[in-house]
Amino acid sequence: MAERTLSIIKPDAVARGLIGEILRKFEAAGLKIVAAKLVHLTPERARAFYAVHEQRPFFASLTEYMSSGPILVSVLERKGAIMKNREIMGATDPAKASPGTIRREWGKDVEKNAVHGSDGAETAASEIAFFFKPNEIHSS
Ligand code: IDP
Ligand code: MG
Repeated sequence: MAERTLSIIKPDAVARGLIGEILRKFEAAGLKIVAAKLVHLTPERARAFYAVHEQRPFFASLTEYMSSGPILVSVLERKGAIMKNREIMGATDPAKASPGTIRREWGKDVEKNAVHGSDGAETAASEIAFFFKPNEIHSS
């Protein structure tokens, strides 16, 4: 059965004109884009999205960055979508990401690493609901 995951193209990647390149990677990996929109998070919304990282030392910097400009949020669907997306994203730190992955190609550093992807079934469900109403998602 098809699974869904939430993807975010982060502010610096949107600003650098990489939306098309990154969406192309998703489609090439069989990840179908079933919802998408540009969103400019307020600092409060960014802090809510990353609440799980509240105690981490990079929380203030991360949420400031994520609210610094528009992001492209999308819902991706395929069998095993969550793990497939994490695979093509690459490791959190672009310097440690495998060649050919999105973060290796376009991530600037461990914070400005081009993309976010849900890390499990529960986070995928809650992250999708954070951005999209059910009638904004278009499965075939
Ligand atoms: P992930 O995005 O690969 O799942 P997480 O550990 O969940 O990685 O961290 C969430 C986000 O926080 C990362 O994508 C990155 O933008 C930022 N981040 C993670 N670790 C660091 C760090 O050590 N310094 C600065 N930012 C970080
Ligand atoms: Mg994570």
